[in-house]
Amino acid sequence: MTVPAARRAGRWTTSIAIGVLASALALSAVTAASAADPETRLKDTAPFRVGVAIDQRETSGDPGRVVTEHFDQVTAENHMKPDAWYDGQRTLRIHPQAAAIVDFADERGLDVYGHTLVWHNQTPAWFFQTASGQPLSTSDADRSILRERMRTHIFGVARLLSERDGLFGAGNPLTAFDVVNEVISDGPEADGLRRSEWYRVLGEEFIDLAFRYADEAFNETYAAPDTDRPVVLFINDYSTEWDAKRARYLALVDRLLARGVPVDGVGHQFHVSMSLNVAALARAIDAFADRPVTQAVTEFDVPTGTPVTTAALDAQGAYYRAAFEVFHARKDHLYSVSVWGLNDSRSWRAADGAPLMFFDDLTAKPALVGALAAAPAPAVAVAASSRCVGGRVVLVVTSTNLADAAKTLQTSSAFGGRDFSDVASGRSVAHALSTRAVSIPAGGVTVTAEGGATVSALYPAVTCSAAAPR
Ligand code: 9MR
Repeated sequence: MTVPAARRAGRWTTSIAIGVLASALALSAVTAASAADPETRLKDTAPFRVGVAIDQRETSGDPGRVVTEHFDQVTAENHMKPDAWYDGQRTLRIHPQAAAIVDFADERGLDVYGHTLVWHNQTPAWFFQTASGQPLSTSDADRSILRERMRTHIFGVARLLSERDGLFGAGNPLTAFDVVNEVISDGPEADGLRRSEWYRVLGEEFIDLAFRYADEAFNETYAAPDTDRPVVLFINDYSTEWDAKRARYLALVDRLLARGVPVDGVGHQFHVSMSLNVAALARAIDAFADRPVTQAVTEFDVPTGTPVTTAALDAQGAYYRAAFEVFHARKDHLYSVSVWGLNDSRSWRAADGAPLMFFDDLTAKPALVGALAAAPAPAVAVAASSRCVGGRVVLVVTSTNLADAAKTLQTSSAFGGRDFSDVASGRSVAHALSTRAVSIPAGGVTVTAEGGATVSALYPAVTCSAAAPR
C-alpha cells in the first residue's frame, strides 16, 4: 500500500549537530541540549512523521513553539475520543479543545492524527442503551440502532472537521484516524477480541462497520474531489510488543484484509518500560511488514522508574536511541512515530518516572538527544556557493558520496539540476549550474543520494556587476 508522502521537504539538514550528539551518547556523557535553541529538530531527522499527543495547553506559548519545532504531527490526547464530541444534551459539536488543536495544526502546518472513532472507553453510556435507558439487546432491531449510532457518530465527526478546515485531502490537516482502538482481548478468548459493549451487541462485525463507515465518511463524502482516500485508517492497540497479544492482533488484521475491510494501517501504542528489550519493538513491526498495510508507533513513552536519577535519565536516553534506531531501520513501514505527551509532568505515566523527551521547563532530556542520535548518518555531504561568471550568477555545488557503495547523486535547485551516476564511495563531484540572473537571493540546493536520503546546502545572495561589453 502506498501512503501519501509526508508533505515536507528539507530533511537531513543537520547532520553535523547529530554527529556531535551521537558522539556524546557514545561516550555516555549525555548532556541535555537546550530546546530553546535547538541545533537539530527531531522532525528533520526522521523519514516518517514525528507526532506528539497534546491538548490545548500545548497550542500556544513555549509549549506550542516546542511542538512546532520538533514535531510535524499532533494527536488529541483526549478531545477527539467518542464522548468528547457531545455536550450534556447529547448534541454533537466539536469540543473547544479539539477545535484549538486543529486550528493550531492548520496554522503551523502540522498534520493531525485523529484518536479515536470507536472505543470501549470514554464513550457515552447512551450509545449502548435504548431510549428508555435499558441496555441494548442483541435483537435485530437493537443491533440496527447501534449500527446507526456508530454511523451517525463517524459521519458527524467527519462533517464537523471538514466544516472547520475544508474537505479532506484539500488542505485539511487531518490525515489519519484511529478508527478502532484496543479491540484485542488481554486474555485468551477464542476469537481474540475484547468483550466490550460494541462486541456484546454486534460481535466482530462492529470492527468491519467502523472501517467501512469511516472510509465512506472521510474518504468519499467529505473528501475533496480527485483525491485518493486522503485519510489513512488505522487500527490501534497496546501490548503489541508481546507475542500472544500480537498473534491475536495479526489474526484479526488478516481477517479484516481477507474480507476487504478498508484498514490501511496498524498502530502500536508502545507504552513500554526500560526492562523491555527493544528487539520486541522490532518484532512487533516486522510481524506486519509483509501485509498490505502501513504502520505507526502511536503512543510511545518509557518511564525511568522512581526515583528519577541522572543515571536513570541517561539510561532512558540510551533506550530512546535504541528504540528510534529500530524505527529508522523500519522507515519504509512507518507512517509516523508519536510520543504520548510533550513534557514529563503532562504524562499519564508521570508517577512511574519522567517518561517523555522534555523536562517540564521544556529543555531537552537525554531522551530527545537519544532520539536525535538514532538518525543514520547522511549518505551525502553537500556544499554550495554562488559566484559571478561573465556578469551572470553561477551556482557551484560540490557533493561527496559518504555511503559505502557507489551512488547516483542528483542535484536540484531553483536553477535546475544534474545527475551524476556511479559516484564511488568517498568521491566528490563538483559542478556548476548557470543562471540567467545578474542577482539572486540566498537559497538552497538539495542533493539526493540514490536510496532516498536528501541533504540541503545553502548559498548566499549575490549581485553581479554589469557584464563587460563585448
Ligand atoms: O493519556 C490519556 C489520559 O489522559 C486519559 O485519562 C485516559 C483515559 O482513558 O486515556 C489516556 O490515553 C490513552 C489512549 O487514549 C489509548 N491508549 C492508552 C492511553 C493511556 O491510557
